[in-house]
Amino acid sequence: MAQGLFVTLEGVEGSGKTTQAAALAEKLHAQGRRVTVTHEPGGTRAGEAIRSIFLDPAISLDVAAELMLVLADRAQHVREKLRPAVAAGEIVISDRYSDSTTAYQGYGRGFDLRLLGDLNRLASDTMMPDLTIVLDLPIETGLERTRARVKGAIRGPDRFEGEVAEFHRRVREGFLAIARSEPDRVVVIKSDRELEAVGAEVYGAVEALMKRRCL
Ligand code: T5A
Repeated sequence: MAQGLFVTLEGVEGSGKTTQAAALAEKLHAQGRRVTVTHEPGGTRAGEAIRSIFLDPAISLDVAAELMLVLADRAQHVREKLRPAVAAGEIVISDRYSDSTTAYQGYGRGFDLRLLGDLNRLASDTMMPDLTIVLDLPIETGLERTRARVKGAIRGPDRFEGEVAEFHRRVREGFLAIARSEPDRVVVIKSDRELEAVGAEVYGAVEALMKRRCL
């Protein structure tokens, strides 16, 4: 059976990853392709349990415990869901993956990047995305979008949405630094634009990869 594809969407809060993952999946489905959309933290039963602790600002978490939780989530996600789906020939779209750990726990929290590289390789069983799309926008625009959503919901900001602006700036810089260091894997798309314009570029990046792989 043909090997599938592993695509990840990354970026700061409110950059549009969830919206674009759904739109991309819809386009690919319409072509008759088999697609799995998933997310981190979460995506498995264990992962959803981890997610509820990871994001809840009412649960006190040391930053080392925070890091271990998200790595445990990834270890389960890769082995239970991601690798089997790609091996079965599916196009797997993950809303966040290991670059989020580098950006949030590395650039944001200050963990050593080399150590994080080793931990990411252990957690992910060395499974890397074929393509990563970083949706980039000013942090104020993204946070404004998430605030508008929080206003209309019963929940308050989660652990990360409640972080100071300087933290989010470091995270954004982290994603851009990853993109600069791995230009063959990572594409940056500006996401402070109309949904459709962003969606067309996201699809274009995936289509180009599918052509290169003759899929
Ligand atoms: N985390 C995660 C770590 O610290 N380390 C890790 O290793 C991992 C994997 C996850 C949190 O965990 C942290 C990072 C995160 O803080 P989450 O709830 O999954 O938490 O949060 P996010 O992934 O940030 O998801 P968000 O929903 O906040 O942002 P999205 O998915 O980027 O944005 P989306 O698509 O939900 O859109 C947000 C709002 O903006 C609107 C949408 O309609 C929505 O209301 N929108 C637009 N509006 C105008 N123009 C556009 N182009 C728009 N695109 C979307």
